[in-house]
Amino acid sequence: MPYQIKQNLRKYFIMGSQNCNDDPVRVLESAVKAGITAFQFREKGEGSLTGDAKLELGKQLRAICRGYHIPFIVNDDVSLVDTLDADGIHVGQDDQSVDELRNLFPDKIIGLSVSNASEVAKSPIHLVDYIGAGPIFSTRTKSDAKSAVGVEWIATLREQFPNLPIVGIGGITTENAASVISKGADGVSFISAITMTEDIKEAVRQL
Ligand code: 3NM
Repeated sequence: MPYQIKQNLRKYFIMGSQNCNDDPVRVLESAVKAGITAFQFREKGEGSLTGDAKLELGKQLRAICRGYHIPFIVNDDVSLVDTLDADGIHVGQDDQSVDELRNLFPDKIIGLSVSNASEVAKSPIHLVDYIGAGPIFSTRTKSDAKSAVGVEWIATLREQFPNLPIVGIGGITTENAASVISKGADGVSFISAITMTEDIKEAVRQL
């Protein structure tokens, strides 16, 4: 794997066209130029693209990440991993199982969302490259997000898994990102902190 996961999780931007008021290609270009360290293509939820339109956007976003040498991770959609030659896939608890994914993609980055201790207990953590823990704070971006868990949960996870790459997600802003890192996360992931800002360059810098 050409990437150092912990470093690449530092500023992990997630986006789909449904999150953007502006052209998603321009949003991602601005974000990579500003210094994001990984990108997840999450074309999901109300207003998202499907079929060929999703694929076409994916190709453009994939090319941007390649040009800037940052990992391009697809959310959930297994069929896109090979088609877009993604660096990895991120799944939630109800998506395709990590065991199956690890068989399909022995060398890709696999990320898993966890929202509480019981999800952690039943997940094959040893098979994933990183976990996304959250929502840390309340979020309006994901309609079916679970209850906010708070930054202390990051400290608990860090104690439980001293070496596991961990990224916080959910409601992370330029103001609260540092508190997530200070509890032991390797990085922060965010949607609206970038898609809803007037100044992407400054937002990435502050994050
Ligand atoms: N997953 P924002 S919260 C995609 O808790 C996603 O697993 C979450 O958007 C989880 O940065 C979330 O705008 C939305 O809050 C993150």
